[in-house]
Amino acid sequence: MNSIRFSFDGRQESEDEYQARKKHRETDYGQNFNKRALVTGVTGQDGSYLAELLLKKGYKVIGLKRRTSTENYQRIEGFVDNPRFSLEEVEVADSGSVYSVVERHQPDEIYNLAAQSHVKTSFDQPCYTTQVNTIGVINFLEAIRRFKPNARFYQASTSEMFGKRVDVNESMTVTPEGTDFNSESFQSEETVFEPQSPYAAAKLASHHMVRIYREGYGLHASCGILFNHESERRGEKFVTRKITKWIAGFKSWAEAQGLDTEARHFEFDRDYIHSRRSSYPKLRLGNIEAFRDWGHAEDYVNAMWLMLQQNIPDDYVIATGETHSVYDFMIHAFDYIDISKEEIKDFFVIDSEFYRPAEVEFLKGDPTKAQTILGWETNVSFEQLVHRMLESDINAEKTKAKEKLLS
Ligand code: NDP
Ligand code: GDR
Repeated sequence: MNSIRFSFDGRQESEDEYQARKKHRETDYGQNFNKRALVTGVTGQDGSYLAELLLKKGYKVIGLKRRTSTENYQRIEGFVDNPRFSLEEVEVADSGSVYSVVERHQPDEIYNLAAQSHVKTSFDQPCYTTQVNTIGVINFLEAIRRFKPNARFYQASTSEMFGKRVDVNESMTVTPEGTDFNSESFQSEETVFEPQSPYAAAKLASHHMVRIYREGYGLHASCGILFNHESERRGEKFVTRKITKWIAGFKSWAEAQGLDTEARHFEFDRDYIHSRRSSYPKLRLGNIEAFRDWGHAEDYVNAMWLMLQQNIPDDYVIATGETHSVYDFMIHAFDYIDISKEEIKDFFVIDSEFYRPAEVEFLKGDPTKAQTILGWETNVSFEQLVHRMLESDINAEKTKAKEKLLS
């Protein structure tokens, strides 16, 4: 027979109900049930994946977005109506706006992902980039110190802070296309920083500010030094998405001409690909010889959460340990639509507009610390990443084509 118990709110509950509640409390979801997290940049790539992860874990999530004249909810439409999710407007560069949101919500965890995140744009807008990427971070650190000193803070630092610097280790490998750099080069938490852009310099300033507040005021503040991570939700101006989106658009155009990409009824001039009926502009890129360590954003937001679950705050490199050139990314991506390595030269042009005044040529992270201390691992390989992005863009093109037919 079930005995009667009283739950935390004074309501009578049966033994079965009590056991179910106890079991639930012991799960990830139950343990986080009363936790409140602030996520800045929630309408961005990482913010949307992180909010999703935290909601799954039982958190109440307050997503912070900047004011825009039109709604940009594409990435958050899957959970914007979740009763444990709410959305607020905050300008991270405005201290009053930041202080108010921290004081009112008294969050347990704050994930600061908001940034002017485009490296090339930072050369054109260095002051704005610094306002958002440095002053914005200081605003949160000050808000925590004043209004919620035991809140845990995550700062989105970046591999761009390493700039030109690499270390050398014999145990890591580089892909066959990787010829320009020493195959043993890598970056870890110990590598010296030498930023190459206003974006990276601003991020490095906030990286140091986080450490200063951690050591000076005892804040639980950690930085994830994340290497490039992409996804189906990646912004369209970053090189990977620019490539996958172009390929999807081109495939759709070729099919609309009655050609499949294998039939190869194309002619080329410098800027266009011609079929018998119309033309398609070539893919325009800058430095395709740069190397990046690319992972999937879903894996990387998990690392952010793991960092804030540690008793001791610290900084961690989050990377796959594998590097590929932009050209190598193109080879894999074009292969998906049966265009071979030998043929891709006909489909793109190098355009000086996409070069940067200073470049980061080589990134390959050593994630050993994160793997050992956080137990973090990646689930999506480079090939899977390329294929997932392409599939998503190709499906989006198919939907667009169907809608066009119906309209
Ligand atoms: P996104 O550009 O996709 O997202 C950035 C978010 O910040 C967007 O939601 C943007 O709003 C918001 N934002 C920009 N300016 C402001 C502002 N002034 N006030 C409030 N919000 C603002 O970047 P990712 O998701 O890719 O990156 C997340 C963070 O991680 C960034 O800080 C980035 O610098 C850093 N990072 C990213 C890496 C990557 O490879 N993705 C690697 C290492 C670090 P809106 O949606 O309106 O544009
Ligand atoms: P990155 O990413 O600068 O590494 O910053 P991006 O995809 O913009 O560039 C990667 C490399 O590709 C080269 N490149 C081009 N880049 C763009 N955007 N467009 C082009 O046409 C093009 N052609 C060649 C670039 O020169 C570069 O070498 C990203 C951002 O998410 C940052 O916020 C984050 O901190 C770092 O990754 C880690």
